[in-house]
Amino acid sequence: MIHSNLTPMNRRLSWLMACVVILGLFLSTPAAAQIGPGDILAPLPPMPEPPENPLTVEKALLGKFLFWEEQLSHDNSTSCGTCHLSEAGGSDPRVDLSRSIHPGFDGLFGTEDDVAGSIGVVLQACGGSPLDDGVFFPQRQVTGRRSQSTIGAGYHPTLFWDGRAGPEFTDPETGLVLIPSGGALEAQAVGPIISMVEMGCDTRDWDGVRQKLISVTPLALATNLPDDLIEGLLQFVNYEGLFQNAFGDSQITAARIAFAIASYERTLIPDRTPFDVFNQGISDAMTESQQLGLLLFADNCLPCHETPALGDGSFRFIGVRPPFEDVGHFAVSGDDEDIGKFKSPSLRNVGLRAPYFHNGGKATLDDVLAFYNGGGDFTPNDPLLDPPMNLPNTELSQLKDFLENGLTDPRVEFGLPPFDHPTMQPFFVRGDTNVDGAVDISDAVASLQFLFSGGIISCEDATDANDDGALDIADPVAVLGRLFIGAAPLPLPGDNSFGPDPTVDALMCLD
Ligand code: HEC
Ligand code: HEC
Ligand SMILES: [Ca+2]
Ligand SMILES: [Ca+2]
Ligand SMILES: [Ca+2]
Repeated sequence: MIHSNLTPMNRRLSWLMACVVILGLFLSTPAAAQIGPGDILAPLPPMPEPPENPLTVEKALLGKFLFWEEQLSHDNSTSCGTCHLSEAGGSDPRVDLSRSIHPGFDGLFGTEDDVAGSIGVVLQACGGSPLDDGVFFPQRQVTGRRSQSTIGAGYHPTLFWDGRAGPEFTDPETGLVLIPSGGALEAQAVGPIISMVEMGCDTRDWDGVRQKLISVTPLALATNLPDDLIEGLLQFVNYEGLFQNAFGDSQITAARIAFAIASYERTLIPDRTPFDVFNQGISDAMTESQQLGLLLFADNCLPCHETPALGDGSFRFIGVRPPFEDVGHFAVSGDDEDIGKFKSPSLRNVGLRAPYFHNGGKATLDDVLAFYNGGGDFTPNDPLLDPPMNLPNTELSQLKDFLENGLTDPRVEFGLPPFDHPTMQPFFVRGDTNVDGAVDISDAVASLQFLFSGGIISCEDATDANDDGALDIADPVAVLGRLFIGAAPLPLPGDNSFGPDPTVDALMCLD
């Protein structure tokens, strides 16, 4: 059990828990039924907001447009939401793809230190042509860490796995400090837009971003827009109109982009999990197994995943990888003590956002629990993890039930307001009919089966090898020509690279 070094608060909790359990035995009712509202954690408090950027409906609306705007990326492929989808718990759903692997510290693919990251953009000169990044070219670059959740992120005083964003927000265009504290969301939001890995190009500047937003129709590439965005578009027509509505004049600046996106993110409050409902006094909101899981969580996990958001944001080395591979918080603090330490994330909606940890190294919650049960993969330096938990399987499954089901807000899982959003463009490889990531003879066969013997396909755009918007015999012929007579590469995104369809047609891909 992780209970050496308990804070007084946790000691009190353990004491309370012991009483609850003993009382439960005496009354021979399930122990869990004895936990009452707020016994273990207070309810989620209001979302904090800095006085310099008070939340308004108008700013949050603009922020919602910008967050889901694929045209905010240099190559029109990627929005914030591409890597932070509600249904994936606010993280990146594109994880089963071989193309989302970063080679990690050793620079080699296929070794133990590989990271399950997020697919960004092909490195590109802002003037136009693709550049060789030395690792991924001609493929899209991949981030060196697992995407985190944007849902409830505003509860953390600093952001990113290493804590490098916030609390101070400096205007990247003027160098002025606009928010001295509580501005982590604003500080974070300006990063990805300029990043040459995530959304930008080699030397992207805010003038370029501004010109781009002025020239596009909001969300022109997205589909299935929620009602509030459709209405916003009808009323305000373009980004200048939306900025005017949010800020009083139509000027587009980096700081305003940050203020709007942060405002939108502050509306993403995941406070309707079964745990929250239970915590408000509705005792059957969590099953008995989940309630027992909550008790185990309180005893073993709460010291680091404390605060009502279930992640205290403190930095710890818990032994996920050897500390030298990714120095973590050391890069921010410069303190040797912080080498290999990462932020304790919020665990709300954690069941939706596998794989886990900063490197995406654990595929399932079972793997995470086995990790904690054995005391970490690389000897952690945190006294709270020593000795290892060593829980029996029945208790591990209760803990998992609590994490997986007790902490999932159904509005997040099903993309309901305020977590609703437009559909982003599907990524595919041209000619890859069987969607296994590579184009080979089996794709031509799958296309022929689809055309002539009732075979099923899941991505019409990939099957449309010649990108003429129609599915016919010319498509498998194009694939065979490419494979066997060295014909020119298939149309963008190409037969060796992954991306959205640059041409408008009626074809679709399933997720
Ligand atoms: C290409 C994928 C990608 C894109 C695009 C992207 N992010 Fe992220 N995001 C990540 C990754 C990866 C991390 C973790 C990075 C790290 O810690 O080093 C992250 C971290 C974050 C966090 C920190 C959460 C926390 O708890 O600390 C926030 C907030 C966030 N992103 C918001 C945004 C916003 C807003 C945008 C658009 C302006 C955006 N992201 C665009 C991949 C992406
Ligand atoms: C000593 C502090 C500490 C304790 C105790 C602790 N955690 Fe964590 N937890 C962390 C840190 C730090 C991370 C991020 C580590 C990393 O990625 O390197 C983390 C990450 C996680 C993640 C991955 C979340 C994600 O988004 O990837 C899960 C799940 C998790 N913890 C569950 C638990 C459970 C369940 C327990 C109790 C059995 C527990 N933790 C106990 C500090 C702790
Ligand atoms: Ca590697
Ligand atoms: Ca294929
Ligand atoms: Ca075709």
